[in-house]
Amino acid sequence: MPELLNKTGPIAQVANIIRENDRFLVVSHLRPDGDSLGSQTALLLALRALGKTASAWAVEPIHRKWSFLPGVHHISTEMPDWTPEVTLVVDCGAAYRVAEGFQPVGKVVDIDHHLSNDMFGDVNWVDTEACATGEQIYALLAELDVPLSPEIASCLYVAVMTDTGGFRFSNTTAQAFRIAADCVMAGADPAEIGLHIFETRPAGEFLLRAKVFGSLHFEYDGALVWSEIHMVDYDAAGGEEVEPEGLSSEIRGIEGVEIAVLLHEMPEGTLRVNFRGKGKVDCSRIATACGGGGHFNASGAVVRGMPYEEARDFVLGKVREAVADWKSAGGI
Ligand SMILES: [Mn+2]
Repeated sequence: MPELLNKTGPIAQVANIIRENDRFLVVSHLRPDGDSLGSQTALLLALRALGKTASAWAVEPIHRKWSFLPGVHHISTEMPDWTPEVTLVVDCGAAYRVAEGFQPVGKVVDIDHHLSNDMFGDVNWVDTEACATGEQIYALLAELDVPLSPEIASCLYVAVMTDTGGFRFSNTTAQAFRIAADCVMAGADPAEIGLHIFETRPAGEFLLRAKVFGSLHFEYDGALVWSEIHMVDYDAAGGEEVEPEGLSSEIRGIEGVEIAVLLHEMPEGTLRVNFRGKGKVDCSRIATACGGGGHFNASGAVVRGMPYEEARDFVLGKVREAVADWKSAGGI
């Protein structure tokens, strides 16, 4: 069986905390994606299967496009009226990723796979080799002897499938396929899930896509591509939540591109940016220089407190520095 199941250390510690406590709050990051939601709901359902008192919280209502995900309707924007003994934070590199000013209650358990994790928890289980946080939850449930119900299996399948870009990205390990196979055996339906994720998109997604594709900027002979979405574009498309997952990965797919940068204008002088690479330029380093974090090939940052254009130039400056470094080191 997978070597993961033999791991000691943080996984055993997290399993013990779950065994020894009764009241849990499960949270994940802002602008949730398939891995954060799949991990959060799988863990919530598993805790309830263990007979624990468990709630899941998010700062904003989850977009209806995720309503097919089992357990997602249990994620509330209201905090429970009881005090958690343990807050489980999944798929977050830092506590502020949960929500601005978020203060976890009780013992804080950080379960994550981001390279840039700042170890904000009382217990930190950070496995940068995990393809998704869902992979860690899968291992944790095995450790706790929680069987994969069809619902939990569907959540974990979504987590692994989306974070590997549909089993295409560089984090697509053999273990990703083992987990997916187990989830399908346990009742996850890849065709049904695929239908919801890839074939049922809000129309506004296409307006944003058209906007991004219509304003691509190429630099360094096409090694760098960047584009941006302004607030007026979100207004026309029906809101920020309709932005398709993977839009920045999609422009990375342009032939010759080594790094793709997608900038988003947010309310109140805030800029959000995604970086996507192809194994040559370190996106994690650029994101960190911009106050964010992430993985080598996928990272992001939020820049606050300056006008959008100024923030954009600051971010692009950091990107150009990194591309120039890579080029001068003989990158081709
Ligand atoms: Mn993830």
